[in-house]
Amino acid sequence: MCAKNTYYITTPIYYPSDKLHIGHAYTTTIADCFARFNRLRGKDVYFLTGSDEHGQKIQRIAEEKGVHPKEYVDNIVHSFQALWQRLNISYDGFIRTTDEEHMQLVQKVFQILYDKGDIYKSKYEGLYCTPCESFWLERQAKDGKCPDCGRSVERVEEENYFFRLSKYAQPLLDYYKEHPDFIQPVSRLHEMENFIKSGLEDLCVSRTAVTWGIPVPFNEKHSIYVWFDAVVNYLSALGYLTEEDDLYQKYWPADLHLVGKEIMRFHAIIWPAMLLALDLPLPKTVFGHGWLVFDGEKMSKSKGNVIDPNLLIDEFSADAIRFFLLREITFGSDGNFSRDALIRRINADLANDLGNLIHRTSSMYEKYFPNEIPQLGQEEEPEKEMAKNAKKAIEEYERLLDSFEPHNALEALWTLIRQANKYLDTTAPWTLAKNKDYPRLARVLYTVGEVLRIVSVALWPIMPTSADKIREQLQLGKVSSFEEAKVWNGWEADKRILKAKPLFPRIEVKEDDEEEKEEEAKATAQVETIKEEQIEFDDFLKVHLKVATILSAEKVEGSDKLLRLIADLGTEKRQIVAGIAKAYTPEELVGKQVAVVTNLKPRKIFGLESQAMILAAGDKNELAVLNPEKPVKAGTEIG
Ligand code: ME8
Repeated sequence: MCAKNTYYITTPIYYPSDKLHIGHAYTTTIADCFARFNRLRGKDVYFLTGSDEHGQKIQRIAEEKGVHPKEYVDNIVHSFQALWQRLNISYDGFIRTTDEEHMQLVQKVFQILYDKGDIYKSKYEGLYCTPCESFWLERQAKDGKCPDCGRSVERVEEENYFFRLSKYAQPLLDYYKEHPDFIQPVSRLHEMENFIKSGLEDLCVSRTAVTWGIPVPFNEKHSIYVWFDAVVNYLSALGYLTEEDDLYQKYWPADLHLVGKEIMRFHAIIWPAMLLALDLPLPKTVFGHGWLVFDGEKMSKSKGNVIDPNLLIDEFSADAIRFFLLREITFGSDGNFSRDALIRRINADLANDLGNLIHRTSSMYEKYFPNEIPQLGQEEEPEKEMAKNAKKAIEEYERLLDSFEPHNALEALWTLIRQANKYLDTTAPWTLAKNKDYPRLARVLYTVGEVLRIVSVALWPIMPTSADKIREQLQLGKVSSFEEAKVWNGWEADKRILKAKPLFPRIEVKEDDEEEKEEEAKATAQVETIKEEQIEFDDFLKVHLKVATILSAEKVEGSDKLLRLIADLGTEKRQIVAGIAKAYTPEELVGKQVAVVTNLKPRKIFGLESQAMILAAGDKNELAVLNPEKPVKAGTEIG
């Protein structure tokens, strides 16, 4: 029998209650890496992600905003899709729980389990956490707080439908024993076993207080519990129980449900119990990864410590973020997200190790072989050593990705990159060039190119854009199979590494005190901005200010505020209509020097054209015109 060649991988479907943060991007990026890696290995991959749109949480937010929940989620779901595009997420399917086919399947599943006697009606009295959309018993929620997120729970008393979860306690424990790969990592398996052993109660699977949900097919007063609705997405996306169920036939059971550790219970207990009740095969693996934490705390909107992945992509590129998430955090454990760590990784691993290797070698090709590349010299010991290193690195890389250790897989690849840098140092191509040993020199440069070719294959699932760019420099087309990484001397001998802009520019890090000063300046500037809008010096220069000598002044007929003045501006005379009649008599003004704005567009006031504006301080009755402290030539610029 040939092994199954399909690979079905899923992410959680995220709540469109708000925009996604870097924690969501973490799960999806890792799923994308596994999807791409398996595609490269010739698997027929189906990669599913989506949005979980029903439930009390969304209902409340939409109510607060005064919009229909569907209108509210539509906008946010588009932002999900835009983010995945920017992050280069290669999903095959995007399921929305408001899709018609999905809602129909959820109702069918509910009906089947009801007909089977696995769903029954009873009274629910207990606690509910709206942010997590989860039910809790009194004994589970200590001090009225949700055991998962620590927020306050609410008391709920409703006539509801229940799923006979308790009936599946033993079958689940048996299943875990028989399928040691089912729950990973193993620490999560122990958590799930303990949870079941502490007493598995039947699960409330409908709500009467929630209207934004899929109606129970035989009792419209109830909406189906959002988690019952949500997990069914993994089947509805494949067309299960419809006429077009090719995807289901081909891909079910899933190979990997990738989820965060806080929703393990739903994926390793409730969902498998539902599948057992439906007599369907269970997914091969449910992997519960750890949390991205920020200063030791889980990121969440309510704590105000979330990081917007879009801003990080703007600043550092999608590939750098993807690399960091996969390389920095031990997959399965919690990991700290920090900007410093991100910059350190970019500078050390990407700019230094990988970027320099490419840059050094492409420069040497240009310098030593501007035209022809000579016949390569024979492989010697150092090249044989590099061949062994490459083989080992790729074997390790593949094994470690298969065992869900992307951080270690990348370390194996970077060991090879560092070895290649060292190889360049020890073979010293500059000395070979001095000694005019061109065949040997060509062999050395070729060997580095060969390592980079292999690296580009392995790197593609992690950093697809950068891998493609490296391949362009190597004059290669797109990678088509992981097997390409297992070949040695697969690069053509007459090719060279083309020079290009650095793939990973170094991020300049400011010294602490420099940074502090800058922050301080920013803060001061901000306070001033609050007081008044600031303009650029160039804006100030746009205003022409000059000293004018008033030659004549008279009242404007019909107005008790206005005076008509004739002012000398040196090279010209201008008529000015000024609202200063209450503060000055015409006689007082004649002969005075005043400051005027000369480049305002002329305005008609009381039928007279005013061709400049006098500057004055104070209010109407106590106006004081501004004049130079000592006489100056009429028309002198003020500045
Ligand atoms: O739970 N670190 O949706 P959700 C790592 N709709 N991963 C994180 C994270 C963090 N700080 N924050 C979120 C739901 N995640 C349900 C899922 S599935 C049938 C229904 C990731 O929007 C992680 O994968 O709250 C977590 O499980 C998921 O986002 C929760 O997303």
